[in-house]
Amino acid sequence: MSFETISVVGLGYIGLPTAAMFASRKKQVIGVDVNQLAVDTINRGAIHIVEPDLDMIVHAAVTEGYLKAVTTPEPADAFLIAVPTPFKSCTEGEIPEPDLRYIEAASKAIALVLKKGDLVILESTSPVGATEQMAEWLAETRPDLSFPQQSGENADVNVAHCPERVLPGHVVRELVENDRVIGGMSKRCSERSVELYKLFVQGDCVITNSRTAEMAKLTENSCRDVQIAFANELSIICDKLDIDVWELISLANRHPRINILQPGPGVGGHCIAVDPWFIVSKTPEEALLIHTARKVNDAKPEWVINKVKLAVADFLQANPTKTVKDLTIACYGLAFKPNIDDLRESPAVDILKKLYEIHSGNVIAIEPNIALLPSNLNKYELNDLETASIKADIHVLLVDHKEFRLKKPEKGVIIDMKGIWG
Ligand code: SAJ
Repeated sequence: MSFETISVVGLGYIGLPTAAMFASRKKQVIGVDVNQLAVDTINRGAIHIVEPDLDMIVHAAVTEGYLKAVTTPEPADAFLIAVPTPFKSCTEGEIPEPDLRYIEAASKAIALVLKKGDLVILESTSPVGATEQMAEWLAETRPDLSFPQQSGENADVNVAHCPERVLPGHVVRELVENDRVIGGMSKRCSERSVELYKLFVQGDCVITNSRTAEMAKLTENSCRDVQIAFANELSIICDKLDIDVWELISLANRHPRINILQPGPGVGGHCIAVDPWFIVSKTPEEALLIHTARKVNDAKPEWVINKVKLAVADFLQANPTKTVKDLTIACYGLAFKPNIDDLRESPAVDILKKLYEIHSGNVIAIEPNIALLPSNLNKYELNDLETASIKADIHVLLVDHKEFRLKKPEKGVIIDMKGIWG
């Protein structure tokens, strides 16, 4: 059976570009999202996120009639679920547990419109076993259809896990070029998933089972987290030993088998700071290194705040006529990484909030990728680069956005967490 109509549930940073890719291959695509504002924006041919080149593709797909967005699922031949998988809230020191409530809601909603021959793919990053759990939710809602856990190769509905692996900021290119891990609950589920992705994926589609596919995704992000933790730990060691960590890393990386990543103010985003916990929470006794890396990276923002506190003390000592009230701290960059507008799990935002509390509001932010801060952050003052570099006494560089590379503040104390201002 070919895929004429494809539905993507969750029109965020992964779901919307994926939907747009299928639409660009002239398939009828129905995007589903609970966010009415996102749905309305997409139906106008615009986008509600920042991702290079995506606006053009969505605009073309909507105006040519291949992509529409709705809030309630409609029948389709294939469904891709790309909803968030956060973790449940927990107290400090506790291991966070994954929260599958959005996958549960999405799978129960699409179950109502499933028919024999459909394919359901979970794309959301998930703990091992989540795809089997999703298939259970589908089966509970639709006892009239058979699923792979009951009927294997002969199931009415095929189910697979195909984790997304694209890098925010390069999504359009990576969606097409990256290899895909395809974890079907049966051989047939995998083969049909490959057929679907091959509509636009030029990379290899490599088949495995759903549990290995889930673990592959978690492994990739945990590997990166561990490597960043190494860089962050090095930066703290170097600071104590009065060594320039950026120079050190560039020297060490001249070794043919060494490739150390870059330190920063901590690890942000909805993936690398989250996914390793999905392994730690399942296997806490075994995942010692992965757990420690999480703790090292999570502790980095506090270290940055302490650096700022020391700089404030030094500044006041050097300027005895001034008090804390006369001093302005500028935080450069709020996004979780360079050249995007994504504030999710951003260590820079945590640092801004803490500094604002400590310095009773004499803290300003510069974020060239955002015109207006979201409502939960609207008490913070957003300044342009020019104003901040004149106004602030302490400049804290948190994100290496391209705009900051072009302009280093001429006066004041510099605390550079990304090594671009020298
Ligand atoms: N970071 C550093 N130092 C570095 C590299 C990154 O501190 O040398 C920080 C960034 O500033 C950011 C965080 O790590 O705060 C994560 O950034 P990232 O660029 O490493 O990764 P993400 O979260 O944008 O995307 C990752 C990617 N995974 C891997 O590279 C293994 C991407 O391919 C995944 O698709 C994505 O997670 C995801 O959705 O899971």
